Amino acid sequence: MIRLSKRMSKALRHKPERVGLTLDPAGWVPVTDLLDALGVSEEELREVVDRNDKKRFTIDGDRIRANQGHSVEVDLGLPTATPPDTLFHGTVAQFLDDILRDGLRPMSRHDVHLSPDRETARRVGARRGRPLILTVDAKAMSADGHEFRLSANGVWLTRHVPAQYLSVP
Ligand code: HQG
Repeated sequence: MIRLSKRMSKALRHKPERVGLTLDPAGWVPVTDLLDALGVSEEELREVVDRNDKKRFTIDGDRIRANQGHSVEVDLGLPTATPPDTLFHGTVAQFLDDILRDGLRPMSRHDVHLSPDRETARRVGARRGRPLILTVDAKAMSADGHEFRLSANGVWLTRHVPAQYLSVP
């Protein structure tokens, strides 16, 4: 299941053309096209969608898309939303100097990914080593006109977090 989830992420977020798919502007593809492209059954696909630890994918009728994390250009059409006063970002110490200089950048993705709680941020950071959790003053960002969107799986997305809104533990 993890392997299939990774193949689906690659196809639906990063390299659709590798498996002969074209995402529509909002990131959707017909479920049947994805099944053909990956050579899996509908049952296998639905199991990954339903049981995926982070609810990475949504099936809507006969189409499917990734909920967030894209590197290809998509407009998910998410409305802007008011974030909680504080959000968190899990990273590792080696990036800290750059982050404190440039703020949080989306790097290869569309948006900076922020977590609503420390524990989720800790897990995100731990993918790269000893996690370092930064606190984001989302209330001040919002007041200053920065836009936030909430993905279907609970990730807060914004284009850039200038360093002035970050605090380091
Ligand atoms: C760092 C996974 C230098 C940033 C996770 C991070 C998440 C900077 C890395 C989702 C920087 C980018 C996203 C700057 C940020 N200079 N480094 N100015 N600004 N960084 O993977 O947030 O499994 O693109 O701290 O669980 O780690 O894919 O972002 O370490 O939800 O569903 O650059 O990906 O979810 O890395 O993770 P990523 P992320 P999935």
